[in-house]
Order: sequence, then C-alpha cells, then structure tokens
Amino acid sequence: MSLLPKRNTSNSRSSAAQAKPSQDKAIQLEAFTTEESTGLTSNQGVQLADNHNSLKAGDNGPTLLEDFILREKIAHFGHERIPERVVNARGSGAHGFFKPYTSMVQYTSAAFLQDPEVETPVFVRFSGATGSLGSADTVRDVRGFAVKFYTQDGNYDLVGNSMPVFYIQDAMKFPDLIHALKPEPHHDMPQASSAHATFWDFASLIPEATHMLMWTMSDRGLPRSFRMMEGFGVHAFRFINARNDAFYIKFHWKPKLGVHALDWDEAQKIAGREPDFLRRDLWEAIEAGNFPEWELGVQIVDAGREDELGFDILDPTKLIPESQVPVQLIGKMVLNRNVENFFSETEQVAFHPGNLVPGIDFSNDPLLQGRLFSYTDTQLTRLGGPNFHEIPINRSVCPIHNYQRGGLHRQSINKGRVAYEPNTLASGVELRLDGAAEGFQSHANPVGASKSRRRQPSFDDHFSQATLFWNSQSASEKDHIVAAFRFELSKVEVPEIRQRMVDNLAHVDLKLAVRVATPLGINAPDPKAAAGRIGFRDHRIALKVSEDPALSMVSRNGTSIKTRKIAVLVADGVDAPALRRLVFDMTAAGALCKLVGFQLGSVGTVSGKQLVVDHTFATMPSVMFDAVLIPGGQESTTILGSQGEAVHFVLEAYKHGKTICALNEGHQLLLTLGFRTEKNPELINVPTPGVILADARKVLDGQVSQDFQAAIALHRHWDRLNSEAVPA
Ligand code: HDE
Repeated sequence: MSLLPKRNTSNSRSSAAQAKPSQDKAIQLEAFTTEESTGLTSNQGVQLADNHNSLKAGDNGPTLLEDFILREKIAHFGHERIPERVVNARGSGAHGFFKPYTSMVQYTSAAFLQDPEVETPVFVRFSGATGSLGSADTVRDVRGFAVKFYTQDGNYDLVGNSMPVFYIQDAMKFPDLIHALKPEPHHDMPQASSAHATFWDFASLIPEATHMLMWTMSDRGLPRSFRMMEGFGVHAFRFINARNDAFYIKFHWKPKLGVHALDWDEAQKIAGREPDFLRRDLWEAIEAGNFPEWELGVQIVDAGREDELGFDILDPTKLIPESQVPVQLIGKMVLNRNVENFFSETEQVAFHPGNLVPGIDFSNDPLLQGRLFSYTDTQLTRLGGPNFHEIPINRSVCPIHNYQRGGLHRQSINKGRVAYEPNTLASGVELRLDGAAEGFQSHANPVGASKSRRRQPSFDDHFSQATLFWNSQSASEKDHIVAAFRFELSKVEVPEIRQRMVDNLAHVDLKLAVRVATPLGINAPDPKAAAGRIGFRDHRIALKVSEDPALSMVSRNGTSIKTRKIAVLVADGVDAPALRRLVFDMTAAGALCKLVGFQLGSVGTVSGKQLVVDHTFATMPSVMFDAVLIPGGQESTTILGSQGEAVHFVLEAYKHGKTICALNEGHQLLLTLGFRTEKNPELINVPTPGVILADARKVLDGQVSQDFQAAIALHRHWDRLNSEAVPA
C-alpha cells in the first residue's frame, strides 16, 4: 500500500487555464507550479517510492544505467544553469503595480496612462551592469532599472538605468565598452569593477564617456538601497496621442524614500560582509510590508521645440536639466510582492526596449536604435529559442493571437490547420490585419536622407554637461568624486592612461583634474594635450543652466527615516527605560531598531530585567546599519568601551558619517574615542554633525527622538570633524 498522500489530479495548470484573461499576473505565474500535496514524482508524473537511494546491482553493487529516476534527476540538475546575461547579470526582482495620477490623454494614448483607477501589474528587475551573477551588490556601478508593465494593450518595457546618461553615443561602441569594462580576458580579473587598465584605457580614449564617468564616480554609483535609487529611461522616447501628435519625452523614477548612497569604504566592507546587501534589503523590506514606491515622472518637450534645448535630444550622453524642463509626476509604482522562485522569474524575465504599446514610440537615438536589435537576439541564446514570451513571467495579460508556430520549447498547443494570414479557413471570417485602424502605429516621422556612417556634429559637445554635473555637486559630493577617480586611476598601472584621463578631466574643471592628478605620480593635467588627441571633441554649446540642484543627491534626501536600521549597543548593566522610549519613538517613525551585543540571548538591565539581543557584533557590523544608539548604564558602557568589537563599531559608524546618539554614561564611550566634547556646558550638545549627546531624562519629552530622527533623515554627515583621523 502506498504511503503517499492521495494524488490530487486537478493541478493548478487546469485552474489557471479556466481563469479569464486577467490583470492578475499571479494567476499566470501559478500556471506551471507543481502541487506539493501530490508527493514526489518524476518529471513524467510517476510516483517515486524512494528519493534517497540509487538503483544498484545488489546492496554493494554498481549503480545500474537503467535507473531512469536517478538519470532524470542528475540530468536535470546538470542543466539547471542558463547563460548569464552578458551585461546586467546580477539582478533582483519584485512584483508590484503602477497607477497613474491622472489621465495623460493629452499626450499619449497608452492605455495604462489613462485612468487613475486602473492598476497595471509590473515586474521590476534591478541589476548591476558590470558584475557576474554571483558578484557583490555594492560595487561601484550604474544599476539597471527595468520595468515590465503588463498592460491590457500588451507588455510595455521601460528598460532604464539608475543614471540619466550613458557612456557612449552609438551602439557600435557597446561591445567595446563592455569588453573594456568586464574582467580582462587573459586572467578574468577584476570582477565587477571598473578600476582596471582596460576600462580607463578605453574611457580615456572616448571623451564622450566623460559625463557618464562623473556619474559613476559620484556616490550615485553606490546606492544605499534599490529602494533609494532614481531610475531614468536615458534615451528620448515619444508620447503619441490619438490625434497622432508626437512629443519627445524623458522618463524618470523618483523614489519616495529619497536618494541615498553608501560610503565607498562602507560599500567595500559590505561586499565582504553581506555581498547580497541590496538584494536582501529589497527582499526584507517587501516581506516586512514596507513596500518600496517610486513616482513616474516625465519631461515633456513640446513637438518641434527640441531644438530650443541647446543640445541634441537624441544624444544619450546628455540629460535635460530639470530646471530647464521640469519633471511632471504622472503616477506611482509600488513593489509589494517578492518572487516565488528566483530562477523562474528574476532570471527568466526578458526585457526589451522594443516592447512598446500604442501611444509610445522610440526616437532616433542611435544607441537606442542598436538596443532594439540586441535584446531579442540575446534572449534567443539565453532562453533557448524564440518562445521565451511563453515563460510565465514574460507572458502578457492580454490574449495573444498570431500565426507564429513551433520553435524550441513551444508550449502553446495551437489548434487547426491554419498558420498563415490572410485566411478564411480559421474562423470563417477573412482576417486582414494590414491597415487596421487600431493597434500599434509607428509615428510617421519623415526619414529620407543619404545613408551615412557618421556621428552627428551636434553630438560633438562632450564636456559641457559633465561640467554642469560637477558644478551642481555639494562640497562633500565633490570630495567623493575626486576620491573615486583617484582610487580607480591608482589601480591603473600604465601612467599614460592616467595622464590621458586627467587631461580629459581638465576640460570638465581644471581644479577637479588637478585634485585627481596630485597623488597619481603623473604630470599636471594638460587640457591642450587632450584637445590634440584623435576622437577629442569639445564643441561646447552654451547651456541654458550652469547648475542644477536636481543633479545633487543632497536635494533628494527626503525627510523620512522609514526602514532605516538603527543599532542599539547593549551589554549587561544597560539602563533600559530611556532606551525603550527611544526605540518606541523610532519604530513608530518607521525605523527598524536592533539590539547588538557580544552574544545572542539577553543582557541584564540596571533594574534587573532582561533585554533580548538581536545580533552580535561579529555578525552585524556597523556597516549594516544607518545609525547607532548608545544607551546609558555605567556597567554596560564600561564593558562596551573595553571590547574592540564595540569600539570599532562606533568608530566605523562615525567615520561613515552615521548618526550616533549617546545617552548619559553612553557619552563616555564617545569621549574615550576622542570625540570633541569639552565645550559641552549642557548634556544635549552636538559637537560634530550627527552626534547627539543626550540626557536620558530628556528622552521622555520627545526632544531627543526628534533630534535623532532629524539627524538620521539627513542620511549621512559627510562634513564630520576629524573623520580622516579616525582609525576604522
Ligand atoms: Fe542594455 N542590454 N544594452 N542598456 N540593458 C541588456 O539584454 C544593450 C543600455 C539595460 O534586468 C542585455 O536581456 C546594447 C542602456 C538593462 O534583464 C543586452 C546597448 C541602458 C538591462 C543589452 C545597451 C541599458 C540590460 C543583456 C547599447 C539604459 C538588464 C541581457 C546599444 C537605458 C535587463 C539582456 C534585465 C540588458 C544590450 C545599452 C539598460 C545584451 C546593445 C543605454 C537595465 O541585450
């Protein structure tokens, strides 16, 4: 008699098949899930009596080739991997929805942008451009920000990045760029890093990359979280309305939690401590119900007015300054569901900037035009044939009807003898699709010129927007850019490459170039030498703005501390009442407070109670938190101050600009670390930005909570006293 539970023959495939075409992507994704209640079976549906032992000739005998169960299992396992994406290999995905704020009918007929009552399901995949599937999350890089909208008019993919410009102007250079950026081919190093000779060799030879380099060397290259990252469509696209008017647009995603970055030293340490940092952050936030949100913004350029911008809107190394054309926020996206299976969803999702819906069209940006070929082409290899649109994560929610047939891994069972159009045999009605009034219409922009393999002269301004970016940064952001260039170029062993790069930077800003060049053991930057090189273009166009606050992350900080992580450092003898109140207030404001001690279990409080410890110093170093709370208590302060792990924790948090709040005796921990506090007539004092020394008695009146929250909301205090001198 079988010990397996009775088999359930009504599997979820049949129930999904009965479901009406629906917006609920979850129904579609269930279509091929297997039911656990059926017990274990082979892939042919045969029940397995034993999943532990292979079939042998006798108990000690050799394994038999006829063991079809073993062979099936091992063979499937042996083919579990598919080729990783040639770029953007490491990604993290989540489901959610998009809802417009208002009808955009004036500009576009795109169905999902018409009705504020209608939610469109989305799947988003964030990715690092450079690293392999298993690379660390926090490396310096541009991040992919790809959104698939499952609209009633078909799937629309907005395949963007976390930066609004790109390295190159023409698709022809993409393979060269990626070859230069990826690990060097002879020894396959370094992983997920642009800090090596081939990248800078290439980058220094194509000055059009300079604007993008300013972005990647800025803190934008080190996002604190995918949830705190802007997204951009990069290229100009077009909205087309029902009257067939076309408007150039640029897409933006604005995160509700503000835009925040990691510190470079922190990012490198996290890469070792928690290489899945960004992936885990996204997963845990969604699991906890802290659903990340972005607003979709568009910059709309009125038809025919693109020439007034002052630069070529088709050049993907240029952005439209927000102070020149404001971003209109037209809807919001919420990510509220993690994937069920990483491979089936995040790995198999196939984006394509050519997946358009009626109401949206491309532009002639030559980089975008090249992308239109590449994405389907790469999926044919990566996903093994032309039927990847049938994989549940890629299916549209509206019905598909055409006469494409066959191909590797075809899953639809198309009935009947008709596989051509026009026909009358299929339904008895002549089906002719040519000239249909409805459906996708390409905008009829005139094309009619001689073929040309030349770069537009209007693309020849390679520096003015790099200068605009530099001018728009705060002092600490500039410091970080300089430090990043120095770091990367220091890793380049060929002095001529370093020299070429700083010569180029002299065309962005001479002071920047001098600051970068100083520790690199090369000559002073020479703008004339740069200008004499092949490929160099500096046909500056006078920009309409010389600074744009939107380009600095400071203006994007936000005021919320939602989902920020606060470490509460505890040891035996901790004073609990004020700590509890602060934790309560911070939690009410949306932050996550975790008690960090020397071992798991609990610590005793001054009043003899126990507090449960969440993490140890060994497993959750300061780089995993946004802020630190050091409670009062003489004994606990003495213990913390005597242990290197705790001392290091505080020093490191200080060095990384994180907010630190210390109560009563907890101040001593900071004092022993040498922070300046002499001029401290009262206990509540801010000797250096983001360090709060507070009297526990004042916690009850709420002032300390307010100060703590306000300081955490500023994210980091980069202008901190003496932080270079702090050993961490
Ligand atoms: Fe991509 N890009 N790309 N790209 N790209 C791919 O498609 C390509 C570019 C972007 O999460 C590949 O399915 C060319 C710009 C994202 O699955 C590939 C050119 C932008 C993702 C490809 C570009 C992007 C990709 C690799 C220059 C920002 C990840 C695997 C002409 C606007 C999508 C794949 C995901 C992935 C080609 C330039 C964004 C090879 C040829 C510019 C977010 O097809």
